[in-house]
Amino acid sequence: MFVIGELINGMYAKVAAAIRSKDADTIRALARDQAAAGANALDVNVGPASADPVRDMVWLVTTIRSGLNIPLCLDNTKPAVIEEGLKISGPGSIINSSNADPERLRMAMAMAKRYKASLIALTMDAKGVPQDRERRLEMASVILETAAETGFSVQDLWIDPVLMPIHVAQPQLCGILGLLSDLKGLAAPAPRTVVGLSNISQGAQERRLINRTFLVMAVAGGLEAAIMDPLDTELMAALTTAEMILNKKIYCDSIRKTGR
Ligand code: THG
Repeated sequence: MFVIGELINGMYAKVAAAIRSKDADTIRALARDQAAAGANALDVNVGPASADPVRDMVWLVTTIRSGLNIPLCLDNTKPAVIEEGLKISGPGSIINSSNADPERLRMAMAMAKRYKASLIALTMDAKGVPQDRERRLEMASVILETAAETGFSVQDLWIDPVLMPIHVAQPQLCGILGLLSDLKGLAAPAPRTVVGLSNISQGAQERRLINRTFLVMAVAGGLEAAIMDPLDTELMAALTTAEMILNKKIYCDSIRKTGR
């Protein structure tokens, strides 16, 4: 599992405050702690309240880079914000994200090639997230067709079926698990899949339990990456255990102690 740490996001009040006051230590600590806990990359999102997303993205990337060399997943809806981040984020960067609108995809794929980045493409369009598995699968096909047309390597592509909160969209969730396996049949090599894990438990009481239960089920269904909280030790332990049971990890003793 490719773990993308979710904690550097202006959605969190603490991060929004750190961005406002240019508190580099708080951001560097969040980066260091997530990397130490096993994150393979870090999501970087200026948050919904940013008055100047380009400036804030550049500051966040520069600040993280001043302490740590880890791939960054630049999370914004505006291509210009992502591009300014890509100019300084370095190798292994991930564009997060494009929707499945062919014109936006072509632009995002061209940008990914230019900066040797990979790209997360969402199975949604300007009208929003489709309710059903079939429509999402159709959008995944559009994503793969556009990649084929533009010569964009499927190996540099992540498809995100867009997890919705369980309390508004419970019937969709078994659809998502089925969709993960459908996606494997769409192309050879198969596109890799990614989800924003914490979306699923927004508005719920037992957030961590829901997150880790879904993650285990999704890993068994073939999920390759998740934007998630690597500091949630029970989540990371459940993940390692699932990978061990699926024979994806060789050393059983490498399971982290949960420490509580
Ligand atoms: N797909 C892709 N990128 C994404 C998402 C996705 N990026 C953003 C998001 N979804 C993934 N990251 C988060 C980060 C935090 C939360 C959910 C998803 C979260 N935050 C608390 C909340 O909203 O309740 C904030 C609580 C607080 O303020 O402390 O749940 O799906 N490609």
